[in-house]
Amino acid sequence: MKLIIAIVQDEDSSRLISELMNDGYRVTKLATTGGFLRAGNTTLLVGVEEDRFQGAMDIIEKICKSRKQVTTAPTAMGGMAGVYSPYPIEVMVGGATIFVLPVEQFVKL
Ligand code: 2BA
Repeated sequence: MKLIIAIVQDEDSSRLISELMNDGYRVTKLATTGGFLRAGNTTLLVGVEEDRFQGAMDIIEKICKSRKQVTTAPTAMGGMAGVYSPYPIEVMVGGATIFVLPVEQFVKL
C-alpha cells in the first residue's frame, strides 16, 4: 500500500474528491495553508493498494490545473530574512504537489 499526499488548489478539490470517490478511492481532506502565498489550499490523503496507485495519480493529473496567482502579502525574498517585496508577485501554482510514501501498516479498528 502507498499513501498519496496531494496538495492541490481549493478550486480543484471538490471535483477531485468526487472523481476519486466515484472511482472507489478513499480520501481524507485537510484544510491547509501554503507557506509562500499564505493562502488556503487543500491537502488530500489517499491510501491506495499498489495496483490502484496509477489510477489515482491519473485522476489527480486530469483534474488539477496550473493557475497564476498574485500575492501582495509580505513575502521574504529569496529566503533573505527581513527583506520583503513591496510589489505584487505573480507565481504559477499547481496543478498538484504530490508526495508518495510507502505504508508500513494499515489498521482499521
Ligand atoms: P505555497 O507555499 O503558498 O506556494 C505557492 C506557489 O508559490 C508555489 O506553487 C510556487 O509557484 C511559488 N513559490 C513557493 N515558494 C516559493 C519561493 N520560495 N520563491 C518563489 N516562488 C515560490 P507550487 O510549487 O505549485 O506549490 C503549491 C503549494 O504546495 C505550496 O503553496 C505549498 O503549500 C505546497 N508545497 C509545494 N512544495 C512543497 C514542499 N516541498 N513541501 C511542502 N509543501 C509544498
